[in-house]
Amino acid sequence: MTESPLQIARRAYQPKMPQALMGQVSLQEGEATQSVADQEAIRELFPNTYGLPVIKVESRKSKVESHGTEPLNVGVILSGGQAPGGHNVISGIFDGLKRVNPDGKLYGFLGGPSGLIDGKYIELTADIIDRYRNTGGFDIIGSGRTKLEETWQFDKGIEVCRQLGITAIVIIGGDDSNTNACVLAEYYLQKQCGIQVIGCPKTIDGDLKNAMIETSFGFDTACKVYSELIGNIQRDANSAKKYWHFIRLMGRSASHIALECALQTQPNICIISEEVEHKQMTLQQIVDDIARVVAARAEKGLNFGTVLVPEGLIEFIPAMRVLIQELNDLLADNKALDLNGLTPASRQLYESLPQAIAKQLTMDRDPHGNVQVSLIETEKLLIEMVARRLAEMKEAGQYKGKFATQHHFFGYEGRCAVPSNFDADYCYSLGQTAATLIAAGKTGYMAIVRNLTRPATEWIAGGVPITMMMNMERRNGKLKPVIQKALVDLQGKPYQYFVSHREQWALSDDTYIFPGPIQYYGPAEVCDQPTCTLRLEHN
Ligand code: FBP
Repeated sequence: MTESPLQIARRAYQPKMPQALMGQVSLQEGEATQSVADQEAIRELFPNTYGLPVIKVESRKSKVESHGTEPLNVGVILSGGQAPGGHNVISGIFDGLKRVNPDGKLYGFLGGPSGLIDGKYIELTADIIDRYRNTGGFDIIGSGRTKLEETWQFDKGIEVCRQLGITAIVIIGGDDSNTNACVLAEYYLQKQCGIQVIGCPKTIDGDLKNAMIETSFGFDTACKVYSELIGNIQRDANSAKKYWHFIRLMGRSASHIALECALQTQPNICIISEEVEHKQMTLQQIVDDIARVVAARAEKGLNFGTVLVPEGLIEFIPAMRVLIQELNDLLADNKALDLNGLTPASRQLYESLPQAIAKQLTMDRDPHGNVQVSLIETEKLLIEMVARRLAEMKEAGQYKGKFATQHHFFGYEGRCAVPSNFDADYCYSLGQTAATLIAAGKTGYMAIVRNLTRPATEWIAGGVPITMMMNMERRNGKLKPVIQKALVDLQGKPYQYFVSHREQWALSDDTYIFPGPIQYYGPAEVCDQPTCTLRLEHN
C-alpha cells in the first residue's frame, strides 16, 4: 500500500465553491481604485496597473465572458514557505482552464520562481493533477524563495513563456511574492509581450490580509493542526499536573497564529508580540508577567500550565531589536564579534541573556546577513529567565511552588498538513477564480474569495488590483513599493476577545479547550468551521 485510506478518500473529495463560479460567469467591474497610501509614488511606478477596478465574478446565463475561447497556456509558480491547499489552487486553475477550452495547458515551474528563469518546468496533465487533489504540501512542483525583481529575470521569463506559448503566469505566494507579481505584470504590460500575471494569497502566517483579502490560505489548517497539538498538551498537563509547557509557534513576525491558537485552546498565557511592542515592554517585564501567573497558579496548587510564544517575539521587544541590529552590523561581512562595538545598553542586555541564546544571536545569519529569528529558541530563553525570577521570588518568600518545564516548537508540523475542508474549498475556488481572471484578459490582479464565514456556495469570487494594497516602505535602505503586511490589530475583535478572557484563562483549572484533530467527514459545524479570527472579525 502506498497511500493511506484518508489519502484515497480525499482524492475523491469535490471541493465546494461559490455558486457564481459553477456555471457561465460574467465579471462586474467597480470604480477605479487607489493604493492604500503613497498614491502618487505608486501611480508613478505602476502607470499601467494603477487604478484598475475591483472585479466581482457573477453568474451569467449565456456564454463565458473571456477574450475568446482559445485554449489558454498558463504557467504556475509556488513561492515561499509551504501552506496547506497549494495543490488545490493548482487543480482549480487546471479545471478552470479546461473549462474555457479543453486544449488549454498548465505548466508548473519547478522549485519556485527560479523555475521560470531557468526554464525548468513540467506540463501538469490530468494524471498528475488528480494525484495531488486535496493533498497538503507543495511537492507537485516544489517551491523556492528566489525573488523575481530584476529586469534580466523578467526578460528570461518572456523567453521561456514564448517557447511554451504561455500567455499568463499565476504566482502563488505571500506579500513579497505578490508585490513582485505586480512588478512583473507592470513590466510585461510596458513591454507589450502579451503575458498576464495573476497572484494568489498564500501563507500560514496569516499576515497577508486587508480590506480586500479576508485571510491567506493555509492559515486555517496550520492553526488547526497546532491547536490540536496544544490541546493534547493541555490534556496532558491537566492529567499529570506537573509541567509548565512553553510552546513556540511559527508565524515569522506577526502573532496571528499564536492568537488564533489561543482562541482555539484557551491556554494560561499567550504572548502577543504586537502588544509587547505597543507597550514598549522589556524582556524582563515579559518574564515578570509569566512568573506572576506561575506563582498565582502555584498558590492554588496548580503547578502546571501552558504558555504560547509567537516565533517573532524577540524582534518586537524594542531593546532586543536594537541589540539584533547592532549585532547584524557588527557581524557583517563575517567579522568576528567584538562586544566593545555594542552600545552600553545593548551590551548589558546581551550579557544578561542565557549563554546559549546569546550564542544563537551571533551565529545564525541568513544570506542577507540578518539574524534568523525563527532559529532562536525563545521558549527556552523564557523558561530559563522565568526560572531565575521564580528563584528570586522564592528567596523573598513570594513563591512556594514547583516549576518543572517542557518546551516545544510547532511550525513544520502544520505547513504541509492535509488541507482542512475550509482550505481545500478556499484554495480550489482561488484557483478557479485565477483561471477566470486570466480568461477575461486581466493582469496585475490577485485572485480573491470573500464572505468566507458563510457557506462556500455564498462566497464571493473576484480580483483585486495588487497596486491597491501597496504602500512605500524602506527595505535595505531604499524606499520600495510593497504590499502592507498585516500585524495583529490591537483594536480588532480577535485580540480584544483574547484580552477580555486571558486573566480568567491564566488562573483557572477548567478553561482549556481540546480541539482534537481536523475532521474531514461529518457535520458542517465540526468539519467546515473557519478560524475563530475570521469568525470574530466578520461576526
Ligand atoms: P511564507 O511567508 O513564505 O509563507 O513562509 C512562512 C514561514 O513558514 C514562516 O512562518 C517561517 O518563519 C518561515 O516560513 C520558515 O522558513 P523556512 O521554510 O525557510 O524554514
